[in-house]
Amino acid sequence: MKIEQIKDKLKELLDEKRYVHSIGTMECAVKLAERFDEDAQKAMIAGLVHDVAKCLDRQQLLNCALKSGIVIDNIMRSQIELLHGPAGSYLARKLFGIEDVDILNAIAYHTTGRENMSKLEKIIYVADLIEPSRQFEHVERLREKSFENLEKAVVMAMDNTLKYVIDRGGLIHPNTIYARNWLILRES
Ligand code: DGI
Ligand code: FE
Ligand code: FE
Ligand code: FE
Repeated sequence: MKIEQIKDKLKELLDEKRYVHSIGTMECAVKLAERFDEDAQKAMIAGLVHDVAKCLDRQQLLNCALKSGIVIDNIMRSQIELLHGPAGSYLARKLFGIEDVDILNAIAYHTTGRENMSKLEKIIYVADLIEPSRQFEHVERLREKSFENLEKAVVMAMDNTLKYVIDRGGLIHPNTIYARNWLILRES
């Protein structure tokens, strides 16, 4: 499917704010891909589509996530926010015909990250958090770090998300812990 057709469909599936966020994530992902020698076309599609499942209700989220081929554990079931990545990878394939496994994984794991995440997965993880409509305390520092050192930026972003989730008493998904430990061990 052409990018313009995907955009039209996303406008139907998402609310205005989420659509604007998706375009912002797409643009950031392309810039990061150019900076770090990743395929800009893949980054464009993954960034645009990453939140395709964001506006589904709980039952739709669970149905789509279960069909994604990704193992849905109890933490994901109890923190439904965590289902929109896996559900999104299923919808990306079904609605838009996306078959590229790296793009599908970047969508599936954009909320938690995971150990051994690919360059594209890191780019989408970071682009999601630094796109222009995002506002949180250290976002400007994260924006700068992203173009300096992608892996350090992923760790910074994870630290930020972990603090956010802990402050709200949420469950931490182990994928984020594995990803963060893996990235920090690689640095040293
Ligand atoms: O979909 P977005 O809002 O663009 O961003 P996202 O997919 O990165 O994250 C959505 C939410 O998921 C965000 O409010 C933080 C939350 N989240 C991320 N990791 C975890 C988490 N929530 C829980 N409970 N556990 C996590 O490990
Ligand atoms: Fe998301
Ligand atoms: Fe994210
Ligand atoms: Fe997002």
